[in-house]
Amino acid sequence: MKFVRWFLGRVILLLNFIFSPKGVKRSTQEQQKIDDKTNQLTLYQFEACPFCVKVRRAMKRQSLNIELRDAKANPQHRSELEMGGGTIKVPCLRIEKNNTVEWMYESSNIVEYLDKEFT
Ligand SMILES: N[C@@H](CCC(=O)N[C@@H](CS)C(=O)NCC(=O)O)C(=O)O
Repeated sequence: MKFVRWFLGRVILLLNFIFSPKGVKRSTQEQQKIDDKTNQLTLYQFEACPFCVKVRRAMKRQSLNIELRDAKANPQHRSELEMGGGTIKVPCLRIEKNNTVEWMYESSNIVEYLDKEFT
């Protein structure tokens, strides 16, 4: 079962690589403005999780440079997610705004949030 899950994960990563979406092109200044905004965001994720791939593809489409934290392989990131968000479930977007922190779960909500904020 573990092997099947690992294998499917690799297939997802391969397909994602082959059919990688094109990122939107912006002027340097425009991209800098977006980068300043995405500095407040961190995505806790697993590399081969299909829901995380979905969010990473949305980020790629919009050329969003959001820091990725691996909550599977990195125990510190895993514990940050558990303590901050309340549960180990990925993807989870950490949003820091005006000294408050929101932990957003559910890939569809995250993609909707990114679309709303950045398009
Ligand atoms: N409905 C959720 C599903 C997320 C989900 O099931 N994530 C799995 C990884 S693919 C997870 O975090 N499982 C917890 C674990 O493996 O510890 C979404 O769309 O984000």
